[in-house]
Amino acid sequence: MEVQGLMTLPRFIIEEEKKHPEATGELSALLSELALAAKIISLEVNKAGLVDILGLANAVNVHGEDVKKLDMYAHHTIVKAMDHGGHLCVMASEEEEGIIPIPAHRKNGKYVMLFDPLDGSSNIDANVSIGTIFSIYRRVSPDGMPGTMEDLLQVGTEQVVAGYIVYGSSTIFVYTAGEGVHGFTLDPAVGEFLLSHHNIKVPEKANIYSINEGNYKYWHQGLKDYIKYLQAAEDEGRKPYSARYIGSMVADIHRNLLYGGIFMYPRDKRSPNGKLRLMYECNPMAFILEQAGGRAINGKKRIMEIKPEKLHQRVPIYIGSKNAVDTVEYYLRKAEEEGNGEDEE
Ligand code: AHM
Ligand code: MG
Repeated sequence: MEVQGLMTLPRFIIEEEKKHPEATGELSALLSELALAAKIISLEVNKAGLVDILGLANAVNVHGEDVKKLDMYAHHTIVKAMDHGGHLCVMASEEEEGIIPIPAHRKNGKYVMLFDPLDGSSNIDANVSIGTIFSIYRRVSPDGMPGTMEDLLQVGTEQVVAGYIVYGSSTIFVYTAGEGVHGFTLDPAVGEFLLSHHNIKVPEKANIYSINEGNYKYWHQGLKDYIKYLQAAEDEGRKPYSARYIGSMVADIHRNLLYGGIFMYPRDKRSPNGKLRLMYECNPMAFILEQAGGRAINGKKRIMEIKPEKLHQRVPIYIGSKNAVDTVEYYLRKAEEEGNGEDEE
């Protein structure tokens, strides 16, 4: 689509849907509802330092981690914005252990949504970027009925739409519906997301690596070798990569998507499945990066081909520019062939 003039997110989605005569407009409506939730969360994030919303909510989430108040605010805002529209039949959130049904008196729609309401929440108190991540599938259970676990536990390749919202120096909504990746920046004065990044492609040449290097001593050999390779000195004929790690997956991946780089949350000797969740974090980000020309793997296979077993399942992830992911895959395989693989150690 050739973009002319001011393009708002709802107008863009409608224009995109027109390419598909069979489209019912439901997806547009669904994304507009989500954009509204994002605006409300953005407003709250921006005033987080001003109101008594910082600090712990005296609760732990299903992963045993502290839940900050703003996480819960974001969770409830999304549920409220999405459960009445008649487009979804079930939801799941990183902040809730079980499935989130659609209220009994409401219509059950044909889509399913999984989301991480506020990722990177340990950064909230420090004014550092945080984000929302979402993933939408078509239901597989019979129409009209409440959605089921089977609707939620679909393989990532079945995603219809995925995206994220970064609440940073500005608020940006990035999504893919399988036809490229597009970014919309919130104009706070107008209250609209305006197209700012059309058809994003991740640079092939990566210069940045993002990983929690504090875990070095728990890493397996292949990863240690790869990071050493990235830190090569100029006399080896290559420039070293820059290390950049915010600790907010959404912001780290967004930066690497724009500048070229690799983000990793590996498995290590303490955490055999890494930290990040397949359904809420890894699949949607993998869909975005693949659509932008990059790759996302768990070390051995494509993230989007992992068959999910449970809602809150964790997986290791290596995601970013294609060449960089190819190279880490090579180092992991090499270590395995040399008897230093992750399973051997
Ligand atoms: P959260 O969902 O509890 O916010 O945790 C996920 C976050 C990611 O955004 C980030 O990449 C990762 O945790 C950072 O973890 P660590 O502090 O172990 O490096
Ligand atoms: Mg998260």
